[in-house]
Amino acid sequence: MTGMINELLGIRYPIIQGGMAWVATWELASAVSNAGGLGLIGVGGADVQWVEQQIRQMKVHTDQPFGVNLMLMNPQADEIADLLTREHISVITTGAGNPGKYMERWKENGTKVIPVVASVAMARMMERAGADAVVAEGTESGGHIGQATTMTLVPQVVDAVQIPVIAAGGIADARGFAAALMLGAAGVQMGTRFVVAKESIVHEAYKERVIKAKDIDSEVTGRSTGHPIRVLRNQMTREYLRMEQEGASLETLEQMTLGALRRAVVDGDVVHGSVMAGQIAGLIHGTDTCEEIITEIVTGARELLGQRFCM
Ligand code: TUI
Repeated sequence: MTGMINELLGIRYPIIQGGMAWVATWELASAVSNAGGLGLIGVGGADVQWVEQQIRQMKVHTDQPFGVNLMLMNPQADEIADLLTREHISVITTGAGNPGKYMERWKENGTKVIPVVASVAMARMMERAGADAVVAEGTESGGHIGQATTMTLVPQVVDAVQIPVIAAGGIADARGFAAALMLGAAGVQMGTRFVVAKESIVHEAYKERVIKAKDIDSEVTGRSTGHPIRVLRNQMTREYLRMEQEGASLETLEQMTLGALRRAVVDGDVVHGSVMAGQIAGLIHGTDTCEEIITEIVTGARELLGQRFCM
């Protein structure tokens, strides 16, 4: 497809896998890259050693381009940013903050830098700072979110910047992909659909919870803390929201969520853990390989869009 981010990134299809903490390990990321998309290692809250091992594994398991997502609230963000520079990672995406201070270093290194943004102002700032593209992430997404919806955010970002815009949030099938292109996006990033991929190492109970999810099972915790997180409703969210309403301290609330994602993803505790997923979870009914997911979306989009886009 011309004018799409696959050309910029040297990949076959303009589909990026979200850099999800605990979920986006080399197993998932290498499968996505091998299937013609862009696999990302999700740093989340992990330490430098973990990231280094993951990169090593990626290099063993794929010869295709791949990226790393640096979650900027990570306490070791500076050290990990240096590691990514040393490793000459071809694509770096960032989330939950402003990567401005790392941009020059990464760009000099030949890395394509793609910050995830949730507003037009942030997209403009990132373009000025030298970003190669941005991911415009709507509030439909799982995890840490902004306020604007994908439908409203993407065309506004497209009009505000010259660099390619990748749509994220609420996209899980060919219809969502085609719709994103109609909004002016040059590609999509998907998270939730890849959480349940066969190659994803998340606990089976987590996958089942996502597959079982209905349209209105989504909840946002932490609005009062300034770090809103979209998850699937469970006992943890009910307790959290009650305490948030009762005016619990920031420390108490942060304590509750600390380790909650790991509890769900690794231990499979979907009752007391934080089951991060996007609002599109209700559309996802089964688990497929990354290759099946990407093929289904590309083939479906070709049909939907006719021959206007030839891939
Ligand atoms: O980063 C994400 N999604 C995430 S990160 C994450 S791990 C986590 N766990 C617990 C608490 C906090 C994080 C789970 N999900 N998406 C990308 C994203 N970035 N969405 C919104 C933003 C964002 C928000 C503010 C980007 C920039 C920004 O700028 C603030 C500033 O510094 O000006």
